[in-house]
Amino acid sequence: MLDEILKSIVEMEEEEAIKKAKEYLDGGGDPQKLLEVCRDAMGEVGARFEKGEYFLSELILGGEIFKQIMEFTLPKIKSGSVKKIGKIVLGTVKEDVHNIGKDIFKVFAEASGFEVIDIGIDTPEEKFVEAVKEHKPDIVGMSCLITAGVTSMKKTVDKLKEAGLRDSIKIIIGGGRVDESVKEFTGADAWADDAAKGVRLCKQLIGVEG
Ligand code: B12
Repeated sequence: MLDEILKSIVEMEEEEAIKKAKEYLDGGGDPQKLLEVCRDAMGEVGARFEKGEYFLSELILGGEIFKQIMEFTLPKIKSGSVKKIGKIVLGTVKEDVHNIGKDIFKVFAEASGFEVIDIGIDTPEEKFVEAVKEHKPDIVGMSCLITAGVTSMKKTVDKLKEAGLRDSIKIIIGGGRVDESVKEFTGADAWADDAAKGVRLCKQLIGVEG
């Protein structure tokens, strides 16, 4: 079933993909596994885009299909009353409008007891600084899927330093464009390219068992 869902998304069969995803969940399927498969499908869509086999229209439609599946899948991950363990200010960085991964990480973090303040996409450095001043989070999370966003992340870390806020927070970066070298370059404390790992790292960063 999951293989069929992946294939339907990659082939842009919107109705079929959504129907099968609903059937999978109705049959007791694991929502987390479903999201992982959707993500793999988007990886393939991205690869075809890079090879010139798909165009922007397919990126848009792929994103739309994923968003529709997320709408009925994410509420199944949200857990009722969990003990609050910390606060995260989260945003997709300046120049970058990809929101799907950020939104998934948010739900995973909330399900684990983090309060998440979502400051949106294409977020200017100053907006992160203002949000940290206002909400006094334990962690700042930045999502980044495109190369242009790497510089934005570094600038954001620098602005937080200039504002004297860097030492009061931990910074985690996430998304398809981050790795150890990007972490080093930006001056973040941790990086993750999947939401579950990201939440585990956030717990470690604030000294809660992961
Ligand atoms: C869908 C999509 C779009 C949609 C976005 C829709 C939306 N509402 O988000 C649209 C059509 C808008 C789009 C636009 C563009 N896109 Co696009 N897009 C994609 C695609 C196919 C999927 C992205 C996605 O949603 N993945 C699924 C999610 C679930 O995965 P994820 O983001 O990695 O998130 C997971 C983890 O990383 C983690 N995570 C995410 N954020 C965070 C944050 C924290 C703190 C933590 C801890 C964890 C975490 O948790 C998530 C769940 O596990 C990718 C291909 C790819 N492989 O990613 C290209 C891709 C990202 N896009 C790309 C490009 C080039 C563009 C455009 C420039 C295209 C153009 N010519 O206009 C524009 C850029 C616009 C901009 N300024 O941002 C390139 C980027 C290449 C690069 N290195 O810069 C990619 C990689 C495609 C490719 N292979 O060429 N895109």
